[in-house]
Amino acid sequence: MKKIICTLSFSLLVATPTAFAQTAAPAPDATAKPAQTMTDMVDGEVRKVDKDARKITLRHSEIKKLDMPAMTMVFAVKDPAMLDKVKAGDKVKFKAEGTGGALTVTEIEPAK
Ligand SMILES: [Cu+2]
Repeated sequence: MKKIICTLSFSLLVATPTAFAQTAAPAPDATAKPAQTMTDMVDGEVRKVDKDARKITLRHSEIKKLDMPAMTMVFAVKDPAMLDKVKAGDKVKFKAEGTGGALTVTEIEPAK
């Protein structure tokens, strides 16, 4: 049953590319964009620091840039020295980059 639905919606997309592009193109909420990009820092709380593996477990709030809801997950870190600045239980602000399951923290600082 699922397979039939998938195939159907796929052929619909292929059959009507212009109609699809037209509905996806206009961005009426474009005025909201600057406020979002202004603050790339995400609120989080350190759950676990693993220096050997260069990884950190963070409970984070929504990451709009990456279209990710709030959750607890493991991130790689760009520089292992970043892990000296934080410890489990710390509230932090951080920046993350990447796609899918391979996210890397590029900046992290204790939240004030
Ligand atoms: Cu996440």
